[in-house]
Amino acid sequence: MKDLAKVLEERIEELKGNPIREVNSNFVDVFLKSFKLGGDLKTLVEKYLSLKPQIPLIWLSLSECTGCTESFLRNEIPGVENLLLDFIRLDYHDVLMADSGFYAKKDLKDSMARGGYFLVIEGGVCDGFGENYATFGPEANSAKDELLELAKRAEAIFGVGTCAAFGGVQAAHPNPSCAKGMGEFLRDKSHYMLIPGCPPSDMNIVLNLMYVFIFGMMPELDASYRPLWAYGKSVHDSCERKAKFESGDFVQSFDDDKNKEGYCLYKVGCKGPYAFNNCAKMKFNSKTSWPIQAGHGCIACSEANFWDEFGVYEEPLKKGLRHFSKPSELGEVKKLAMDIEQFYKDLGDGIGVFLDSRESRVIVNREDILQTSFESNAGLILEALSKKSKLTARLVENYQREFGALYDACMSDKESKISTNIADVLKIVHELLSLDEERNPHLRAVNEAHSFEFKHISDMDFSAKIIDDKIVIDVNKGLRLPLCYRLGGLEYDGIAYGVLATLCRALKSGIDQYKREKNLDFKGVVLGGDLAQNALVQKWML
Ligand code: FSX
Ligand code: SF4
Ligand code: F3S
Repeated sequence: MKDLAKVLEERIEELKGNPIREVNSNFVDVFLKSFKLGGDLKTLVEKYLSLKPQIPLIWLSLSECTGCTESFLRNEIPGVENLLLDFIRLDYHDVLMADSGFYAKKDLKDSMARGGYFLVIEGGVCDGFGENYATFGPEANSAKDELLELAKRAEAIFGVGTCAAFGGVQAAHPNPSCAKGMGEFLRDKSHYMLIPGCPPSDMNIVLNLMYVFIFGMMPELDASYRPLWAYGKSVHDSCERKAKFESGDFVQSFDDDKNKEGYCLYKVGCKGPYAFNNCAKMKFNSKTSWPIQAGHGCIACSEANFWDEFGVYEEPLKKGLRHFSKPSELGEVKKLAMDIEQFYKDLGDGIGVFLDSRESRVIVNREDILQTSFESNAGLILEALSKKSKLTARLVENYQREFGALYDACMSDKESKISTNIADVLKIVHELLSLDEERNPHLRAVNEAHSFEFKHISDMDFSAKIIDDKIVIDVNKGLRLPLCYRLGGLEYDGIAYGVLATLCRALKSGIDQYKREKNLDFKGVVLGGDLAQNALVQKWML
């Protein structure tokens, strides 16, 4: 991480002698707070903004609905008018500019010749036989050609909206114009950022543009080129209705009065746990409201392929409610060691994970470094939850009311079964969700996970830590969440998928932490055990 104060000092030095403008100090506060930058940068940021000349902006509208522009126009901090008068020189934006036709095109060409502009792309890019579905200006160049030309001399490129980022609505099945996200066409991504959302909030657009304007570089981005400060957490994580999710209190239908009381919208289709965006904090229309505050669930509008791959908007992810996405390709299934002796032979000196309904281990240098110990009796787990807090007590109460037979079956056996096998989490899930007697409930849960038609993980919150050279996985915290999701209408397959995924994630993160602490340089892991014969487990662990 660069020393941002130093960056600013150098940049201020270059601007010495420039005319000085007044700066909106309220905006600087919001800016610093959003990026979690210390208030000590305030004077430098203000000084810089007071001196920095406007940056030219070219905003290109491709295949889209202009919602991103509409969202941008609602900005009040610092306000679109201040932005356009102080910081941005709007060289081209076909909705907002006064010129039209050949004159507008001349403005664009002149700006392109000068170079050094911010290039904002709004909308998907038509390609292949669909390329000429989106043409541009009086010369009718294809939008794709225009993008490639403009990208060459841009100082920074911003893909604003889910369409620019991933193709968006026009890329939905059957995608007649072959629309794609802009990233597919740009090789050089060194000054490139995506700001998805359909549309993104005004704050996400403005703050990210201003970050590059102020520091001359991109903020920290994730693997999909999204700024982490804005897209690092799920919508669910900062949702104001999350406590209701955790107590199992769900809106049952849209005319349910409980909606006004802030009950969770998962059961009427909210996809907040699967969408990564800061809508709850930034809101829309100058922080007026956001979808969940307005009473409708999140439709994951900032995720790739959200039209096709998130099922039905007003239902949880359910079998048969898939639109056009294919279940993800899992690749070839490997035959792995079924018993522990063969596993040790396969392992040699590597790191190995044996995941089995009878026992599970993580082996390094022949030693088992996995240490878990937890109550695996479903009845006692429910009992512990009902005593833990008001929230979990209410959750168990709701579970008992809605799934009485399951609750009674769990409660019929109160004999403590302390388990040291991490895979027993799958057995517990089976007991909490199904009355079917199974010889191998672990395997049943894995098969349920395998049959889930979506690839969205319902987070179960299992975390791994290294304590005294052992990987310790805290499972208790995560075990209330299968109940929450079930009350919210997610079925066994979806819950098992989430449990298995997050269990694998915890094992992998434990191994990674262990390798870091011990400075070990093993690549990959060797797998074995009856549960590891499954393609999903192999995909997540290998
Ligand atoms: Fe519309 Fe923008 Fe959606 Fe797309 O927003 S609000 S269709 S992301 O490109 O104009
Ligand atoms: Fe909020 Fe949706 Fe999560 Fe419920 S499921 S807490 S409404 S984000
Ligand atoms: Fe979109 Fe969901 Fe936010 S629908 S606006 S990502 S709450």
